[in-house]
Amino acid sequence: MLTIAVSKGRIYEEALPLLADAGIVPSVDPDKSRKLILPTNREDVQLVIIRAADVPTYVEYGAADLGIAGKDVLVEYEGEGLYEPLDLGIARCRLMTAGRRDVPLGARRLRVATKYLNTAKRFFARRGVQAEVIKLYGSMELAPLVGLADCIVDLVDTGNTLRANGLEPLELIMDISSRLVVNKAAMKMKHGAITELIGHLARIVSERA
Ligand code: PRT
Ligand code: MG
Repeated sequence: MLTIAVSKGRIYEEALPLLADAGIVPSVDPDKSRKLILPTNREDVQLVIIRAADVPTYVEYGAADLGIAGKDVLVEYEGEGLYEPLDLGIARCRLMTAGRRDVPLGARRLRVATKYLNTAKRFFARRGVQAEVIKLYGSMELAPLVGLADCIVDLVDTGNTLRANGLEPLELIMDISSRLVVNKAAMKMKHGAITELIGHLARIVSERA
């Protein structure tokens, strides 16, 4: 059995057509079911539906053989037991700093709110900026509006969410897309099935590009 960890929402939506082209079609719609393990048309493949930030954990510990996760989640996760063989090119966006249009960032020590604690610390350290990074779990855009932080580190796609809150994108930290990740032990134990799936997906992705 191959178990693939995927998060509900945009990654699932964009991964479905790729998986379908690779011959894997879930037999249950996760939006219409409370099931967390989704059987597929293939007896030897199942999907597990988990939070986006949990995908690397499931794959590192071998609870899933493979997973699909955003590069944002992967750089923030500090595990070791993962291969990242393929950029799937889906769920694209940018990880950026953003702040208030009307308040320039001063020279004093910056306060930064984000759910990407490790990534933000590394980014500001690399540029020699003294920053106090505050961990939030969501609605980062609120933090500069109520004085919790001077700026945020968050994902930006259209920029509509920032604009709606009087914020503007400032600096690009990295371009983001979703990656296929593989458990290291599974790569050995299920080598045939996994390399076949990677190869299949790689062809589909390159045909799309
Ligand atoms: O929902 P949950 O709390 O379980 O987790 P999650 O919010 O991390 O999951 P989900 O499904 O929202 O996002 C999963 C992955 O999708 C992320 O880890 C990214 O790799 C990828 N992705 C791509 C995005 C976006 N684009 C995106 N725009 N994830 C989130 N956003 C959010 C962003 O955080 C901001 O709130 O959309 C808003 C910005 O969009 P624009 O278009 O207004 O700029
Ligand atoms: Mg979400």
